[in-house]
Amino acid sequence: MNDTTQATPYVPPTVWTWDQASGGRFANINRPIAGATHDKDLPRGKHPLQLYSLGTPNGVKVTIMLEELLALGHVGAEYDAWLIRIIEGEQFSSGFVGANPNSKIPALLDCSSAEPVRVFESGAILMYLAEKFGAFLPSESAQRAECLSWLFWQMGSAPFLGGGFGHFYAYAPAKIEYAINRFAMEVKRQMDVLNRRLAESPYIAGDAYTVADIAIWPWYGATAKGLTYEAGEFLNVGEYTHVIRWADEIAKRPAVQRGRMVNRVVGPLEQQLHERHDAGDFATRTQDKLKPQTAPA
Ligand SMILES: N[C@@H](CCC(=O)N[C@@H](CS)C(=O)NCC(=O)O)C(=O)O
Repeated sequence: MNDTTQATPYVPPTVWTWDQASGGRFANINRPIAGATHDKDLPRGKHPLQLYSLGTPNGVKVTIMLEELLALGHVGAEYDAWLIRIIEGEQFSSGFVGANPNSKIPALLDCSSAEPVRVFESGAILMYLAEKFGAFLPSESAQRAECLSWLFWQMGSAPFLGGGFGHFYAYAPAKIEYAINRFAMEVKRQMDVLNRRLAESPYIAGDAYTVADIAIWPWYGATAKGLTYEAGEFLNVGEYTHVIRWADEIAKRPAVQRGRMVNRVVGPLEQQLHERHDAGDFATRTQDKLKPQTAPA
């Protein structure tokens, strides 16, 4: 293993080889090859849409979208949400790789027609659902272009926040000043992009709440509230006042509050709905309700 704390600088070999894990937080699941590690089919529920996910910012984008569609009355958006525990390598099952050859949550199967349609990449899933139900994506050309520009901005930008800043600030085995500086700079620039945009319009794409807000909020809304990587003070997020105003407003939406609970495995037990198969599950199947009752003393 290359020890980043070693006194002698690392000289890359001519050809990189995977000889040992990196030692970072996700070292046990990171591999330089794609494909399945084991045979296992995905479960199937009764609804038209089957979601295989986890309550991370990328996963939450899709559960918020589905809850928003249901709140608008689109009954065809009923879904089963199955939990994929990435830390246990469940994204490498043959069934999951069939739904997403890239082995990352979220993955969606639309079983509403004879041949199921697979959709992977959270941005593609949001766009697919927006087009299928005609919601949260403007139809007028200029507004649609603005909305899709921000949606794709998020897809290109979040890896700098999560894979870059978050990784080196919170997860890497050593604190590397160069890497943290580089990604902190970029994340602050991105936050400023959003802050300027939200100073001039109530929502990201303009006057209406769209898939752009749904994609950006779980990452950058959380960052503005100091909820990612315990880095609020380090990134001085209090200066992004317009992002904070927008983040607070979106957090109040009931569909957002429900979407955040689905496939969530951290935080207060009453906020964790590991699997969602019915609208009633929010009231009856959160982890606090499923916990074995202790006998009264
Ligand atoms: N660009 C992808 C990123 C998805 C992604 O990074 N998912 C992470 C969790 S947030 C994952 O499944 N990681 C598992 C792994 O890397 O093995 C998307 O937006 O859908």
